[in-house]
Amino acid sequence: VEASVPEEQREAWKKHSAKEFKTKDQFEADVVRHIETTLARSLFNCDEAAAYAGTALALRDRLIIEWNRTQQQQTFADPKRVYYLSLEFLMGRALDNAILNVGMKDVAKQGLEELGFRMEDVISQERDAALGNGGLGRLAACFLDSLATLNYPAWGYALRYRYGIFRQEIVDGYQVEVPDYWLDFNPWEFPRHDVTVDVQFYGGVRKYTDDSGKQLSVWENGEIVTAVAYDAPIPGYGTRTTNNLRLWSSKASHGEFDFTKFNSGEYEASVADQQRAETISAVLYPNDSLDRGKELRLKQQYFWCAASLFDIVRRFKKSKKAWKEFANQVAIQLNDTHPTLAIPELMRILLDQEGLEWDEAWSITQATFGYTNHTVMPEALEKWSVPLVQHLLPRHLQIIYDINFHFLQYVERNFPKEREMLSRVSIIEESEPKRVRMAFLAVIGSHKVNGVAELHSDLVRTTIFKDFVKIYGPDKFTNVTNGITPRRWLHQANPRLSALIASKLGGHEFLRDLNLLHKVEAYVDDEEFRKEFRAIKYANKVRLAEYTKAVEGITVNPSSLFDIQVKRIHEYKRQQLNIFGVIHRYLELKSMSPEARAKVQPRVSFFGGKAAPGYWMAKMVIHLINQVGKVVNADPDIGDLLKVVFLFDYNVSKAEIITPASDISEHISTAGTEASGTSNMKFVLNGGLIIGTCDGANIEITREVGEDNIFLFGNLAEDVEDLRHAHFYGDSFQLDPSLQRVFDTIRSGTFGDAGPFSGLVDSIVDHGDYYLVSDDFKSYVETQGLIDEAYKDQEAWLTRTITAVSRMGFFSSDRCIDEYAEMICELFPPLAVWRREGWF
Ligand code: 7GP
Repeated sequence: VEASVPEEQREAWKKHSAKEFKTKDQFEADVVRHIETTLARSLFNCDEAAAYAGTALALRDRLIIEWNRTQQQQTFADPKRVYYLSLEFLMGRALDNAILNVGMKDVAKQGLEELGFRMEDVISQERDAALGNGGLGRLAACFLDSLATLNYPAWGYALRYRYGIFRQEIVDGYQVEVPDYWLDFNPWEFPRHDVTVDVQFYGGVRKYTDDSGKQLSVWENGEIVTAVAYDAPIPGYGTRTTNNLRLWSSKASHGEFDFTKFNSGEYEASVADQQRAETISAVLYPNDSLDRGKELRLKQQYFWCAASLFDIVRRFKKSKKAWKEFANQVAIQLNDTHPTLAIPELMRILLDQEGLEWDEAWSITQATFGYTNHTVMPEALEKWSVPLVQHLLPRHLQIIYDINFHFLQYVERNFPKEREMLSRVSIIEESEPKRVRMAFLAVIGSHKVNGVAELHSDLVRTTIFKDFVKIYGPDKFTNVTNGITPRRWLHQANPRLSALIASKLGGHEFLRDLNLLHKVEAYVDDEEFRKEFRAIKYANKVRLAEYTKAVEGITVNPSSLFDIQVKRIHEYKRQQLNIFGVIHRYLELKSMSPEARAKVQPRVSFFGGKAAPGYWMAKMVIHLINQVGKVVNADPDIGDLLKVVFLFDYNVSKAEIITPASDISEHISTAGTEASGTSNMKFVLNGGLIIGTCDGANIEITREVGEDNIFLFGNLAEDVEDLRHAHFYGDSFQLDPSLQRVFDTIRSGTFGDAGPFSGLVDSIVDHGDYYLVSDDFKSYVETQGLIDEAYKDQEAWLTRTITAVSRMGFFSSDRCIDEYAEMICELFPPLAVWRREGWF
């Protein structure tokens, strides 16, 4: 609805228009006003939670002012917009980020102090927005930060889950999942009860002929669920651009509950529909890199795609441009295959509702979408059963079959001699039941497909999409190596390091242009710089030690080497290799003389990460880590030489404490399985070194920081297939004696009942060791030995870490976003234009 205020009244309006706080006084006034009026509290009952709420609301006001302005400018200029469709956005906390991005750090800190609060305490009151599982969701969050910072007109679209990723508790050494109800107070979202979309499920398709004699289809008589928009402002750093993250919430289309049923006394039935509708956006699926094929998940995907597409098309139609302009105005990036239904949905809109011909609709669709692949592991590739899609989305299934028909015809024409290729590349897998291969649909419906690190993009081209490279040519397939936002992962997580760098580089410009970090290398021999760099690392380790004491009750010595592996627990990431290495270390220590022990480099092995609730093997890895910790940490022979800590409930805000405290972090996936990894980048940027395999972005990190500044080990991706084959078909399987000893120790009950761990050991000894733990164990242990030695030379170590930090500029998500914009979305950096127009 257009409802502009008439010209005559605009003066009064402008005079009273909301203004953002600028000074400390104004900030304090806003905080106090919110605490007193929005929260109905006073100075006599204001705890830290209320101080957080007041501060967040004051900042939110500010963001909303900028958000309105940005949206107005964009509506006016109507540039090409990019829409990032991601089922996950792992945002973490918003307040600290908002304060930083609007440049109010000092104002807020001093203001809060005057009101009687410490900024750190206030910030830590916030609950994480944990609408994601791991890498894929956190990448989406970093991208939003970069898009806004670089002034791209961009929107994120996702679901407003009532429950994010579960909270992890550890009971008797086992993971227990607790619901994450995060919405009891969320000041960052803005309900838009006037922005709704009715989304249909089930029903049937009717063909009819319109007045001009044209054959059309209509999907009808289905069940309707309403999507309600909730908006969250996304501020850029050092710019006024504030983009939008739109989250859809589901509710019954007929209002709160069914009055007809209620009035006739069917009280339970009257709310049943409402509950069914609300279930769609109720929970985030807690699986990382694993497809489960559940109907509710498919419902979520369609609900979100349909609402988002409706919204995007509605915005485009406002501009009254011709359909052939659509792809010049709209770029949609698919974050993995979860939003692939957007492809047939756009086709349905163009064909059934707008009456376009197939060819035109198809070329618009292909030109609009880009698809990012995040894994080549078969168990993660989505395939939906045809009967399920038929039942839930009958019209979409027809369109998918039509897309497939046109595509296969094309293949047949161009590759007449390769008939067996047709079944290989068909969108429909001829299984029982038949299944829709979503990745193929995504490739066929997009104009560009990218992987997220060089090795991964090569694997994408040579394995899962090999045939498609032949069909479309190599240019359709490209690489955009992942990155991270330096605002959160350097400045926010490690303010003192950021300040040290700023003091040498003459300001914080490197947070916007991370390549400037290369200038830090000039200080690698500067004694004063080195001293402060070392002191910062130590202080960060002290902070993690205090945190460990507080939450785990374990005392660790901050002078020990801190070895950290935090990420989702997954067999391919090989936390089992790490903990087997820890057990090996423990056994070595036990068998040493006191003199030999005295020479050992003390170490703390930190682990953290969640296991998908149904992933037995991952849960047993967590259990083993906790059991080993219990034994080792209590062993008087060992003392400070080795401690094992499982930090429970790893999440974004905890990562901000953990990441800056590492000396070594572990990125030890089986070569070829970790598409990129992004925590590897975070750790190095914060002055830690890596032990890693030649996998994902480790390879590019090595290229940037130099081989001397990283510890690589293990087999290469190109050898994995042969090694797996040898495990299954080789005649003798010789286990490395030290790994054998580790297994014997586990089986003997040293770490408690061995029963739960048998699966872990058997998977290696009896079931083919798919992740090649036994093949890499020896070189892993040796490399850890090299690390112990290297760490003893603290000066050389320091030189390596400083050098590595200074060479990490490439891994900013700003660089990624510029690459996506240029290569895939064909967006131009708008800043220059906007400056010229006088908007800044
Ligand atoms: C992850 C990849 O495992 C990780 O290597 C990469 O850094 C990250 O995406 C961002 O690109 N994948 C997922 O989190 C995931 O769930 C399955 O992938 C769809």
